[in-house]
Amino acid sequence: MNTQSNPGRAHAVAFANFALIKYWGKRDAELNLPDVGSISITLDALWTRTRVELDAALEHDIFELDGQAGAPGSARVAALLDRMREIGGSRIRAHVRSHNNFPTGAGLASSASGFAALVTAADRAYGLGLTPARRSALARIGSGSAARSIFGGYVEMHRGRLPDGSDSVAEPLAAADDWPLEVVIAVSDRGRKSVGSTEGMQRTAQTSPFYAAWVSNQPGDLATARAAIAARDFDALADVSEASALAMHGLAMSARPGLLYFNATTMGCLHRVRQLRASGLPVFFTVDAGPQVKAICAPDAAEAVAAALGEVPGVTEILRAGLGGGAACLDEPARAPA
Ligand code: 2P0
Repeated sequence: MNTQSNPGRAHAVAFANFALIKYWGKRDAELNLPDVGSISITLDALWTRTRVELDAALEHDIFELDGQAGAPGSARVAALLDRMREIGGSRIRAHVRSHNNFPTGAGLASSASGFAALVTAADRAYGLGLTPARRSALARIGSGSAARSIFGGYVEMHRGRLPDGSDSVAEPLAAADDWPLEVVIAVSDRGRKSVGSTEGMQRTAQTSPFYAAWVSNQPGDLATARAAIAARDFDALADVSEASALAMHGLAMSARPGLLYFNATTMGCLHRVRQLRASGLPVFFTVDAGPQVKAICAPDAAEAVAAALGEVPGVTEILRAGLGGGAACLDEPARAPA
């Protein structure tokens, strides 16, 4: 419902999230409905900022990413804006300018922060006033993981059952401050992945002999992670998160032809994280659709984890992040002092 005035322009920020319990596989490609739920953490240091400006003179939407017009993803951006215009009863096209402060398409969740920022800015620009749950469902259509970046902290994405996808949305499990873990990212290749997540998931669902087992195993892992987060049980979260990441990659490797997102440095980092944990440091790993290793750790272990991963041969860069908040508009009027 159109409950807000239509400002015609808006600027929003959203943060990348990393799944601890992984999403891999879709039950409906068109609405981008996941075949499995997932649980993630939203970061504070890796972000997308997106400005949406409506322009009645435009015949098509324009999408600029880091200053480059017609960037990959333009068709998905336009399709998402079409849905939002339909909700708002508008036909006005938009000029979208987006900036990531980290490498795009390299397994660092740029599509998650990107589509969450886009939906949040477009919601304001078109004056839609959508709830976070509805923004989450729309962000999901752009990119499954983006549904989670609408929220901060610890987030669960529901698989949902309804064919229209209205229950395939994310919801917060705990705030960042409730359990402030940190993330150390060991970057070994800033390039775009050779097989994108969407194609990789489809290939896996269609060809892996183990896909049905992956789907049926997921509710148990989700329940374990949910309980670990509620209890702030680091070891339990570490065990189930590493198991989920390895299962996802094992599954992807079992597609035909197999998907290999790891490089040699990825393997070196996984062994190093396991050694660190065996030596008593509270740290565990996850890896997404790219070679970078994300080490999740207690704040007082982050320095030692960063130093150790920085020494693994092939690591070119270490990024650090804490947990952060949900997607938000940047041009909120300043609050009156209390
Ligand atoms: C995740 N990944 O849960 C999983 C783990 C990567 C590995 O979601 O096809 O860009 O746009 O829904 O969200 C990355 O895939 O895929 C992803 P689409 P998306 O974070």
